[in-house]
This record gives sequence, structure tokens and C-alpha cells, in this order.
Amino acid sequence: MRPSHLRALPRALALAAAAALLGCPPPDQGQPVSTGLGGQADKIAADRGLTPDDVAAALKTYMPSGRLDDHVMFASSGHAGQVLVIGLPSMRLLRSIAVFTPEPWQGYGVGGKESMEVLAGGASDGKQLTWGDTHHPSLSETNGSYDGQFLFIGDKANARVAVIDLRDFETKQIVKNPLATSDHGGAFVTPDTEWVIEGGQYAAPLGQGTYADIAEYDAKYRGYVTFWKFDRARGRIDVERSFGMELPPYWQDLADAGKGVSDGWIFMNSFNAERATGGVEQGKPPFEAGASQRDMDYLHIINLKKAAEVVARRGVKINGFTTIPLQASIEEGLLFFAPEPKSPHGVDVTPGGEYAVVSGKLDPHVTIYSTKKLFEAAAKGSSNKDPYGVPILDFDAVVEAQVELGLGPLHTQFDDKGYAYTSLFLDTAVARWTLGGPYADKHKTTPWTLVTKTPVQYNIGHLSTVEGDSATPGGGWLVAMNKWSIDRFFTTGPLLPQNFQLVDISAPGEVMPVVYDLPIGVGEPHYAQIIRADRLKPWEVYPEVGWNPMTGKVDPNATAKGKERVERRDGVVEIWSTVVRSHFTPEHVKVRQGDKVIWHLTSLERARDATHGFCIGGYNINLSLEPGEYASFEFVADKPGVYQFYCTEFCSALHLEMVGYLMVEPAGANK
Ligand code: K7E
Ligand code: CUA
Repeated sequence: MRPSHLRALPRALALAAAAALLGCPPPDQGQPVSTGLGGQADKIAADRGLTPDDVAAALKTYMPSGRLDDHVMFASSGHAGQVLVIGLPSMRLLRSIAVFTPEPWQGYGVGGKESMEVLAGGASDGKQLTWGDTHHPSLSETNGSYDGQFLFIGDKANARVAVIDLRDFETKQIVKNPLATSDHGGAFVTPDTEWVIEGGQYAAPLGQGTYADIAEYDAKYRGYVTFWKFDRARGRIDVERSFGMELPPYWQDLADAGKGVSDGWIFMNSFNAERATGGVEQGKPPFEAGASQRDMDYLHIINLKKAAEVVARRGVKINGFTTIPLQASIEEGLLFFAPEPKSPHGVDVTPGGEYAVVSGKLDPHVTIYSTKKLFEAAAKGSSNKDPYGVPILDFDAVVEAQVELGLGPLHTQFDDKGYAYTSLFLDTAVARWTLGGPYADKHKTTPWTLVTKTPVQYNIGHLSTVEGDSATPGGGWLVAMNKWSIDRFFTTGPLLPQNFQLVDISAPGEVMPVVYDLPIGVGEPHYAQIIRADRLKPWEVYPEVGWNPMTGKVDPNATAKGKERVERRDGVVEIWSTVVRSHFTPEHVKVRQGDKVIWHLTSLERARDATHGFCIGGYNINLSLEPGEYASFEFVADKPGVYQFYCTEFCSALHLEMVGYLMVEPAGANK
């Protein structure tokens, strides 16, 4: 490594790198290590140069073949646009869930009509998008606890939210926010999943497609937050009953829903209270300097319960989307600010809803607000107003405590022992600290105190504990989502994977070791949630043969064995196929060049894991037909020739024989 690299590295990493340069020895090779497990284990440990701590870590995470993980993590994959499903404690990648980006293995967005319609639902102002920037997955909740039914995920780049059904782990809906081009990829649910909160980020004229020069920033640019109404029975967001709120042009960041004693309220950070407008090319301060001048930004405190009542009276339409204007929010008492230090990023509400924990990226403390004090101060009102007339509550009247943790605090999660855990980006560490109030009383801990820090490799963004943002957090495990992995893995060229590190937080006190490194080589995960596996009740196969995953019932075009057929009418060929080990029926399909082809496929399989694929090379089509699934596609056979359609899943001994011929007769050829 060249020394010039060191300057860009965080301190802990630089020290580690310096140690490497100085030639610190690798782990003892061949030294006898007592694992306490006896001869063979001791010999393997010695041969591999493993320390007793390494052996303990291996024993905590190793899953013998066939043993199932007891926790499941849903992680975003950043600008890969998908969700990753990972088992804990083994840290095995179980699968991805295609969301915003076409994914051929799942037959998602590669010709199949059903998934193409989901992606089309997320078109931006008529433009079809083929990727997203997923940041924050959010599991559905009942009474504040994960219920294992649905997963929501936001797309920062395009201001969208997707709904995934956890019975089949498939994306069912993508909604595009008409208010904005981008957001912060936030998706945060209220305790009964009535609302999915999507916060904005970089202010712009409200309503995608609305123009105003940046010179008019203060007057014409606005922030926003959107409350998507979730219809649990239908498993879809109800756009008609959703609404947005206009906010001042600060850069709103993450949000969290109140719960328990703060149910009905929303807490949302913002930064760039300076309203910096950049322009480094004109000699103005770049955003990074302009947006970091002030010591305080504004925590937004929003009365969602009241807003949901007020919206019918005060809402206006922006791009057809119901929105409460800023002035109405002020008049109706829906919106309050509390000062928050300094360029904050995460806001996280404690399990019982008593406190909101804010991390200022440029402040070494976490600041803990009492939600009770916030509501009392809001009820009293304030004569102190921001330039747009929003009341600013008195900092000292609403803050419960501040805890100094270290440099670059970002995000906080909780456990079942009265601890909070905060990621420290610049320190590249996880801090464990004690909550106060009822948590300290219950767990007999010293309130609001830093307990310990564990270094992570390197540059941690989010962290996730077991159900750690819910009303009923578990304990045991924490996953550090590290942006850099520099010296942890084989160098895969200049682009390196990110690093998920599993941290054992089961023991109270100061010992909190890293026990596993999982390279993530398919995208930058931002946030993840960990759920107890027994809360998930996924289908093993689709409930009935011919099941259309998008309608949630047997499709009218599903085909029974023996009912396969090809019908021709003016310029249209429609095919009803069945799929079962190891053949398609029919195997010969003849069309004429220029015909529109409509093809229905029904998997007759009832055996678990007996998935078939169906591809047509040259026509960009690939489906995945899970047991019992119905899928379809349409295309114009505009190229003549002979096209093999074959099964893309190695489904059986005679999988290679699972093939057919699509013959596209040239136009003008004799019939
Ligand atoms: Cu990456 Cu949650 Cu979008 Cu912090 S955010 S790291
Ligand atoms: Cu079906 Cu291979």
C-alpha cells in the first residue's frame, strides 16, 4: 500500500495499515493452541494459526450442513436496487429479492408480463427505469413488533417505494412519488403498518418536473415527507389515500415513527439548515462546507395522527398527489422543530417510544430527546420560528441527555438489555451505551453512559441488531455494515466488496467481539433489519397450480394437463403451455414473422424446489416458474429463424431434454 493512501483512511484503519507496513507478524502459525476441545480441534487450530478467540467465533457461527439459521436479515443492496436475504448467525446469503432492477434468475423484468407490470408501475414521469438505489428496508409491524408479512424498501435515486410479500418473497408493487425526483430511500412503518413513511432529501421545487432556478432556492425549493397508506388486506399501498407534506427546503433525512407513548408522531432529521446552494464552480463554498456551517439543524416533529385527519380539509393536489401545504401544517399544529446538533443523520426511537436518539455526523454525542418533553413543549407552542414560520422548541426543554460516544455517529439500534448501539463512521467502531429512564431502572444500569466500543473494518454506516428498531428488540447479534473492506478479503480489482461484520452482543458489559466477516459483492447495503426466523411463514410452493403471484389467485389462463393448446387469429398466436419435469407441452410452436405471440405457462409441479426456467434466446425472455406458478409474456416475433426455448434451471436428470423449438417462418414464405 502506498503511504499516500493512509491520509484518506480513518485513524484506526491507518494504524492497522501502519502496523502492516512495519511488518507485524501474521497470526502464530503452528503454535499449539488449546481450544479446550481436545486433540483434533487443537491440531486444526494450530495448523491454521487460529487463536482461542477465533475458535470461539467459529463455534458461534458455524452451521453444520442442514442446520437452519434462527434469524433472517433483510439488507438493502444500494444501487444494485435489490434486497439481500441473509441467515444469522451463519451469515449465509440465502437469496436476493429483485425489486427495482431486472433479475433474470428470478425471471424478474426479463420479458415476463407480471413482473414487467410491477416495474412499469415504478416508471418516472413516463420513463421506464431499470435500477434503483435501495437504502432502508422496513418489515411490517403489528403493535410495534415485526409480523413477518411484508417488507417495504425505498429507492433514493427515484423517490419510489416497493412492497414485497414475504409469503413468496416477491415484489408486488412499486409506487413512484409524484412530488419529487429523489428521496432518501427511507421506508419506515408506523407500529401497525398503517403508513409507510418516505422522507425526502435534496430539496427541489415540489412536484416532479416543476422548474425553478436554484437562485430562487429559498422561495421555490421545498422539502417534503410522504405518508403512503398501506392496505394490508390487499397487500398494496393505496395511492389515493396517501398524502405528502410540504416542508421547508432543509434536507430531510431519516425518520422514525413514534411508538408506545409516542405513537401517532413522526420524528425526522434534517441537515442543511443553512440552505446552502452549492456552486463550487463559481467559487462558492461546495455543499459539504456550506451545509455544515451551523451548529444546529432541525429535528422535525410531526403529528401524523392529526395530519391524517387534517388532510381532507387542507390538502391540495400537486401533480395529482394530495399534499398538505406548509402554511396549513403550521396553522394546524402538525409540525414543530427542535434544534439538533450537527448535520444529523439517524434518528431512532427507543422500544417504548420514550426517547428519540439523534446522531449528528459532526458532533461526538448522541442527543436524546424525551418525546414527552417534545409533546409538552409543542402543546405550549413557541414564539421562536424558523424563516418559514415553523415553531422551534427550546433545546434545553426537550433534551433528556447527551452521551459522548466518539467521532461520526450515524445510526442507533437497541437490544433487550437496556443498551443502545451506535455506529461511529469516523472512529470506525460500534459503541454500546446505556439508556436511561425506565431502561436503567429495569436493567439496573448507570443511565446514559458509554460502556464499550468495538472496532470494525471499516467505516461503518448502519448497524442492525435483532429486531432492534422495533418495540420488542431481541439481543444476541449485531451486524455492522461497513462501507470499506480494504484488507479483509482477496483484492477483486479496484472495486472491493463491502463488509458485513457479525458482532456478538450477547454478553453484557465490555466484551463485544466481531465473530464473522461477510463480503457483500453485489451492491452497497445501507440499512438492514434482522427478524426471528420463526416469525416468517413463507409458502413452500404456490398454494394452487396456476397461481398468479401478482393477483394472488389462480390465473384465468392457467392451463391444466391435457388442455395445452395453440390458437391462431389475425396476426396473433396464443399458446397455453404446461411445464413439468422434464418437458414443456407443446414442444413445437410455429408462428409467422410479424405475429404477436402471447404465451401462458403453468407449472404443474407440487414438489418443493422443483423450479423450471423458460427462456427464448434472441428475444430477451427468461421466466422462473416456481412450483405451481403461472407466468406469461408477449412479444412480436419480428425476427425469422429457429429459436430454442429451454429450461434455465437444472431441474432433473433430463433437464437438458427440457426444450422446444419456436419456428418463426419468414414473412412471405409459403404456408
Ligand atoms: Cu446509507 Cu440510512 Cu441512506 Cu446512513 S443512509 S449509512
Ligand atoms: Cu426444467 Cu430444467
